[in-house]
Amino acid sequence: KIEKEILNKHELDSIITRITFQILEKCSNFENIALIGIKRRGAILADRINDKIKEHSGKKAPVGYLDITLYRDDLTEIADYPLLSGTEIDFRVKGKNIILIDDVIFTGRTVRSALDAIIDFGRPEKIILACLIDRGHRELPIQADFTGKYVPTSLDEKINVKLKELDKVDSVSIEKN
Ligand code: 3GP
Ligand code: 5GP
Ligand code: MG
Repeated sequence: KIEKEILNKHELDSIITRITFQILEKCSNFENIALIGIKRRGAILADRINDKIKEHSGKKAPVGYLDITLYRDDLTEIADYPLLSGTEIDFRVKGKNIILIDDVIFTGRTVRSALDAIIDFGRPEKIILACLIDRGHRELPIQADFTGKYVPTSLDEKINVKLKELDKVDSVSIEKN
């Protein structure tokens, strides 16, 4: 088993800053912005982006979280239709510019079901997707608007995203079995 770091804590922080400014640039009306993070690490990234939004504009955006339950036997066997549960969205989705945030985008099925779940709450003005890592292998025509880093992987490789809120350290690595 070989593990190689691809982002250290400084690089990770710069990427989160960059994505924050890309979001602010794309959504010119700050009042319309709302963030939705896919648990767990996408939710942590959403909170970090919101902290940076506050540093820059003095205010936080509304933030919500989606909890995705995967029917999987192991880490690579993902269900055809990931199921969303435990969703916390307590702001009005209607008319908002929603920034959907996840740590890793792979097949795109998680994002597809997240879009369904969000639209069930109301009709947003638009939904923008930001992902920290794009590891390729899409099975649906879904792409992120803002990608932290594109990391082509083979199917036996895994991206380990570590965030200090959950994992004590900030780092992203690629693991090969
Ligand atoms: P997350 O809570 O940070 O999103 O899905 C549970 C965890 O397993 C996820 O953590 C994710 O990081 C990790 N994981 C690693 N490889 C895979 C994979 O191939 N598919 C899915 N769905 N999760 C994976
Ligand atoms: P998708 O539905 O796009 O196939 O997978 C996306 C979800 O699975 C993300 O929420 C992400 O957490 C997880 N995922 C898929 N592959 C990886 C990976 O290599 N590493 C990590 N950390 N998460 C992954
Ligand atoms: Mg995730």
